[in-house]
Amino acid sequence: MNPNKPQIAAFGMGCFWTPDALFGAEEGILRTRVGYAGGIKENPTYGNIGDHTETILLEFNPEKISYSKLLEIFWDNHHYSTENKKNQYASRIFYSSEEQKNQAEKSKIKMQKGEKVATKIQQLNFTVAEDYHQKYRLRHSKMMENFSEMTQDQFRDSPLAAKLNGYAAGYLNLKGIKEFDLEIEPGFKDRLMNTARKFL
Ligand code: MHO
Repeated sequence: MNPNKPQIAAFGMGCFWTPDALFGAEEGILRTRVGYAGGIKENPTYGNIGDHTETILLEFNPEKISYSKLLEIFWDNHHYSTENKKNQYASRIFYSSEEQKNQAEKSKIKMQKGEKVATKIQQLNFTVAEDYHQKYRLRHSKMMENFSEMTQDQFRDSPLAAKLNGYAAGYLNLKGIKEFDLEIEPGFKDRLMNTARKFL
């Protein structure tokens, strides 16, 4: 596997708005999308989710953030001890490679030494959610004015929007942004700082 190539990771850990912001704030997370995974119902939607789970899909640079770090964030930020009655909010790790599957299984075994773990580990299948769920915190902040020229798809897939969504939810502060080595696109860091500062 080419270590420079972005990789995909995905998790179900309750309402997907929060992990969108939580992971989006991390250095090495390039893009985020929320959607539905794990079930067999075709074309799931928010109103008709069937047997799927709300899921956060991450595109990440493995040189900047490891899959094991993502697993750590996953375990540290949701309830996984009891199987949720609703599939919608179930605890799930959706792997995109055999290597991820092995790491996920090992981390689950480790967690089980201390407590009950209802988390299931499954192969990833993913349907992207409606636009109004993408970058939810940022979408409902004043910073949204900065994105009026982007299409919904551009906004959803923007690395800038991922970071500002984390900022809007309080997972990132301006000092944190400054310390980042953000070489995602030229001028990215300046635009991010200016946009964030404007709405302090
Ligand atoms: N029902 C909760 C969670 C929404 S989440 C997209 C709320 O409206 O805040 O499932």
